[in-house]
Formats: sequence, C-alpha cells, structure tokens
Amino acid sequence: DSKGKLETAIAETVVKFPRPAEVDKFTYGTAGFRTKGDWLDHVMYGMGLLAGLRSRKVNGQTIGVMITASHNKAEDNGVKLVDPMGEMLETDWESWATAIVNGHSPEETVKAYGDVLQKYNIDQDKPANVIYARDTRPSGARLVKALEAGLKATNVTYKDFGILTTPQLHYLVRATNTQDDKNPYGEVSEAGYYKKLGAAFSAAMKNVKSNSPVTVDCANGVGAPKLKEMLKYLPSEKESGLKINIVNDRIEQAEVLNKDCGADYVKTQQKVPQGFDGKNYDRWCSFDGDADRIVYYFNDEGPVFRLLDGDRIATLAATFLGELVKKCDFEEKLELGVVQTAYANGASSKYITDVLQLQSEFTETGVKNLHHVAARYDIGVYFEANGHGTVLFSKKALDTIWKKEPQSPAQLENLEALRAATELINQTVGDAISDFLLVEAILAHEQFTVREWLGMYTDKPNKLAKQVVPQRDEYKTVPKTAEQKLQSPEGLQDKIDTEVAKYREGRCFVRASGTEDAVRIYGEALSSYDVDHMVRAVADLIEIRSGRRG
Ligand code: G16
Repeated sequence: DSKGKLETAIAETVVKFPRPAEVDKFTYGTAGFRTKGDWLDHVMYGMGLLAGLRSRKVNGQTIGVMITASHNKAEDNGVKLVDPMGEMLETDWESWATAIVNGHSPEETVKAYGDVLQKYNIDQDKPANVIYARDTRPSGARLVKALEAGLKATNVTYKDFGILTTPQLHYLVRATNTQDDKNPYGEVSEAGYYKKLGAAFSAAMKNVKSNSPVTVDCANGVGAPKLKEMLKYLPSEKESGLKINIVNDRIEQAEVLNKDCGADYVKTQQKVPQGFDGKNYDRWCSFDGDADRIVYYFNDEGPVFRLLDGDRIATLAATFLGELVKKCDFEEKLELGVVQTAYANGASSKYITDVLQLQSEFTETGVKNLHHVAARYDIGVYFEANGHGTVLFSKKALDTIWKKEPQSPAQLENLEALRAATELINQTVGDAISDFLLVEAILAHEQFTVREWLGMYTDKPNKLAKQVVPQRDEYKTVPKTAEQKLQSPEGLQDKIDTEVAKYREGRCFVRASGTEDAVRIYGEALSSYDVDHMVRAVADLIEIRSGRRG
C-alpha cells in the first residue's frame, strides 16, 4: 500500500544521512538549526521531510528552505523554513522540526513523520511544493543533496534557486504564493526582486538627491554578488546622486566569510571592519553573511567610532514614516508602532515614546517574535539592535495609502514617497539590501549626514559580550520579561541584581544565544567605565558558576 511504500522510502533513504555522533540533540533555535556544517546532513534530510509536510498542511502552497548560518563562522551552517507569506515557520511547528531530526533510527524518523501527518490530519496524496536556496558556504552544495533526498522520498515537487540572500528566498516564497492574486508580490525570479526594489528606489528618489558616497561591507558573503546585481537596476549616480562602493566581496575565499567584518562583527566589537579606509564622517554600512542584517557607522573626530545600528534605523524610519503619515493626513487613520527587543539601547526606546510619541513594545529575541507583534499595527516598524528588521504595512494601510486623492502638489509628493516606501521595504523579513536602499532614500529626503542622523539622540553607553559556558540550555529566562530575568541557574539572577544595583542607571541581562554556543550579556549604564565594570562583574559571576574559577 502507499503508506507502506512511503515508510520504506523514508527508512531506506534516511540511513544515507546518519546522525552525527557528536550531537546529543538538535534544537530549532532563534533562526532554525545551526551548528557545524559537517554535522547537518541528517538535519537537512529531515527538513526536506518537514517542508513537504508543511506544504501539504497549507494546501500545497510553496514553502521555502534556506540553508545558511548567517553571521556565524564559515564552517557552520544551518537551515530554516519559510512559511507561505514569506514569514518564519509557525512556532508550533518548531517542535515537530526538532522531533523529525532527532530520530535515533530509521523507524523513529518514520514515526515522527507519521506523527505530523496524524496530528494535522494531512493527506499525503495532496501535492507539496518547496523551493530552496543557500548562501556561499562551502558545505551548502553537499547539504542541498541531503535536503533533496528528503523531498524526493516523500514526493515533493521542488525547485533549487541556487545561491541567494536569505531575504531573496523569503521574497520568492511570497511571490510564488501570490502570483495569481490581484496584487502579486512580485515576479517569481531573482531578477523580479531587483526590478521591484529598483523601481521602488527610483520612485523614492524622484525629487531628492543623495549625499554621496556610501560604502558597503558585504562580510565576504552572498550580499556582495547580489548587491552588485542590484546596482544594475538602480538609477544612475547622475540621477540619484548616489555612489555605492562595495568592499569585502571575496566570496570565493570561504574562510574570510564574516571574518573581522560584517554587521555582527561591527556591532559586537564596536569597531570598523577589515578593509575600512574611510575618512572621518564617511558613510559606511555592513551586511551580515546572508544579507538580512545591516548596521551603519562612521568615524568621528579622534577618530572615535560611531555606530548607527538597528535602533538607529528603527528611529530613523519611524521618524520619516511618521512625518509622511502626518503630511498625508493619515494620522487619525493609521497607527504606527515600533517593536524592539531588550537589546535596544534605552535611549532609543525613550526617543520613540517621548519624542516620537509612538507606541513601543518589546519581544523576545528573533525576528520571528518581533514580526508578529509589528503586524498588529497599520505601520509596524521592527528592528533588533543588531540590524535585523523591517517595516510592515497592513492591508488597511496599503489600501489607505494607494487610494488617497492628494489635496495639493506637495501632498502628492509625500504620498508618492510613502507609496514608494511600501514597495521598497521587504514585507517578509529583515533584508539588508532593502533596508540599505530605504535608509539611503530617507537620508536623501531628510538631507541628513551621518552626524545629523547620530544627533537625533545620544545612546547610553552599552556593551554586548559573549561568554562560553559548558551548557547554555541551563540558562532559562522568566516568560514575559523580554528575556531580562533568569529563572535558572537558581540564585544567579539575585547575584546579578545585587551587582547591577551598584551602577548608576545600570541595566544588564543574561540569556542563552539561540544561534551560538554561548550566553550573551548585555549591559548599559551612565558611563562606559561603569558598563565595562558591570559587564565584567556579571561575566565573572557566570564563570564562577561554571566552575572555572573561584
Ligand atoms: C539570528 C536571528 C536574529 C537574532 C540573531 C541572534 O540572526 O535571525 O533575530 O537576533 O540570530 O540570536 P541569538 O542571540 O539567539 O544568538 P542571524 O543574522 O544570525 O540569522
């Protein structure tokens, strides 16, 4: 019978991708599974199975699989699933992902597959469609084979989109699933992505000129070739005034991916990347390894390094969109909100509520968490401090913006800028290329230099540190505290509180990373001296606990 055939097909193929002895348990973390590329074949095979199940569950709509380890080092890799509208996999399914890749025998894998079929009442004979892509990591090509084996074993129709940025794959998933709608998201091709963004950027820049140039550090990752391709679809330097330089584009040298460069390096080290040759006040930005994050920065007199991170992009975008909403008379109709995580600098949150007078909310780390909260607003700006984020427009917002009859030529200009923004901003997930073009357009509209952008408010001195611990899953946070309080290890939070109370305006929290084998420590206080001291003291508490000292 067909059930028996399916079970045999899974059992016979999964053995070709055995579980690595080195891994006790695979966990679907902040951004899917992520670990050494060499250990992921079994996981990839399982994700092929799950992607097919997910597609069948949502009536054959196309599901995406992205193979990437984003900001991690070159030898790592990872995988995450993309739901039909380009959003991250529904949280409920993460436990199924974990179940399907943790079987210790072919029978256990077959059973996990059957459990999902049963739980969601899925008809295995219905069609399933999956598309996938990978970043530039060397292990990607091999891992694709494992993924395909899982797809083939369960009769899934699939298409390989080769090497793409993560947000490009999210775009393609949504474009595929909306191609027959009244308002398709875009053409179903990589070129369709560039065309959409290129046209939107030209529209956004129609009445303004950039302050040139800008240099983009592509982390020696997939963002480099894709941004180069994007340039072909942008208005010329003469038209827009914008000259874009690209550095750190050595994708053929695997080992330099994210090495001393890229958004994560710049944000966590608070340093310019390798290859930086900017003069004071030159505008630079960095993408991460799969081009879903972006941070800006420049050198001030001194030189003093100045970071314009995700918080700065969120406040810039919220200011700009808020002004346009007012100028187009949408203030009464459209609610604008900003969503951040506890890593947001306190000064940015204060600016959002006190100066912009906007709603501000906090969620747990991971764009998957911010996205859903932002979607409750008509215009929902969400950014993690690390530069991962976007802006969402509700259906009501889009209808209002596109149907409005302008009352004056000036209002028409503002309306056109707002319409362009809705097309320019990737609605599926944070996207470094799209966010880059958005920031460039806003800076041109506001006639802001990097100094003026920085001058919007003053950051509180802060530090983000990382501490390797023997078992990071011991570190659990209290629900609904935006991860700012530990419930375990027992007693540690009290010790942290006692330490933090010693510093003026001190705030410090510890949580386990969901992408790296470490815990993160974030702190801010009134002076950088205090921050350094406080973060070091908290790191010491963790080290003492871990039994390495004391
Ligand atoms: C991923 C997630 C981000 C998250 C980051 C760090 O980024 O997509 O939302 O902020 O990991 O997460 P954690 O602190 O749990 O390690 P990326 O760019 O690596 O995909």
